[in-house]
Amino acid sequence: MKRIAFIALLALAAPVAMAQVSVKDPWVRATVPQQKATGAFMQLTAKQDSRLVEARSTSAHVVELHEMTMIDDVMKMRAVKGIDLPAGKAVELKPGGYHVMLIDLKQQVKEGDMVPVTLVVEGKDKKRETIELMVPARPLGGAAGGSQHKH
Ligand SMILES: [Cu+2]
Repeated sequence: MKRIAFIALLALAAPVAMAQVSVKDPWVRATVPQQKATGAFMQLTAKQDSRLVEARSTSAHVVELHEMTMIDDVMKMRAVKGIDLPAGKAVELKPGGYHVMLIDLKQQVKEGDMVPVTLVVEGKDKKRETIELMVPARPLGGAAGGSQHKH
């Protein structure tokens, strides 16, 4: 009985701990049939200096943190180990910049689908917290990037 009460308390405490990083306007780029990868984008603001160190999703076999940069006039992207989240500063994950890359998708991501994405954020004290999101899929089109690049 004691154990159950303890778990319940932990569950109650969780939302407070998660308030460390706020997530605004998350979205995933919808895919066309046969497309095997896409990007997830959002705005992250941390209360204290921290770092996004990992992303997971049950909708893709592989999830990576990516950065797109211009190299010799060509947009290239690479996997990064983490994305710094300075205290109080909004960090944009957007097409053409940082993004969460969903690779080897289990199925097509259609407009309106809700895609589960888990973010793992590490504080300066090396403590990690996870943020569970349900991210809506938006259609293709608009600015290039995100899902456009090849892997
Ligand atoms: Cu990418």
